[in-house]
Amino acid sequence: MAVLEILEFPDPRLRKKASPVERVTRATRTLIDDMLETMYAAPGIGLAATQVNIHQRLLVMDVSEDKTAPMVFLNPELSVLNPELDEYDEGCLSVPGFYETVSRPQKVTVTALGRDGEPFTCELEGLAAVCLQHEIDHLNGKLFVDYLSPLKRQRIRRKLEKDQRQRV
Ligand code: QAP
Ligand code: CO
Repeated sequence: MAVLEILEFPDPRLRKKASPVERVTRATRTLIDDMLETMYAAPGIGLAATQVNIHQRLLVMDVSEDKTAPMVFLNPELSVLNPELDEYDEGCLSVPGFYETVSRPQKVTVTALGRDGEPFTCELEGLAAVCLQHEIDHLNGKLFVDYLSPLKRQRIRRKLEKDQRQRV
């Protein structure tokens, strides 16, 4: 297993739209394991393949208290069950150090393939619903900062660009 490098805003590769996973192979499962390891090491509660520069529709998350409930979604398809919006303070491993309030539908259903390529459907609400929608956005090249005002987004971009310059 390996900890992968996470792309950071405003890296243009975070804007690519991911393609469906065609076949679930050993390479897919290695990628899933590496993404889980990367997410737990961060530590984070969700990670989309886009964030590690793999442009396939695959995401992992674990919103459990004790971090023992990894969830894997390949080719996730979302439908909104309760369109009432809920606010949540979101962060992102690709936007380190920033948390901002975002509104999203409260309750969703997702159909996806699991780690073994088996289709499943589940209903999510609360933090799990927020996290899933945030991660699916990544697969479409969208970031939580896109929901903020242009001014806030620009402040975040400038600060991260400065941090990134100082790191090299
Ligand atoms: C998405 O984000 C999420 O800024 C997952 O310095 C987050 O795991 C969905 C993290 C919150 C809903 C609510 C962020 C770690 C982790 C940081 C994450 C940081 C270190 C973010
Ligand atoms: Co994110």
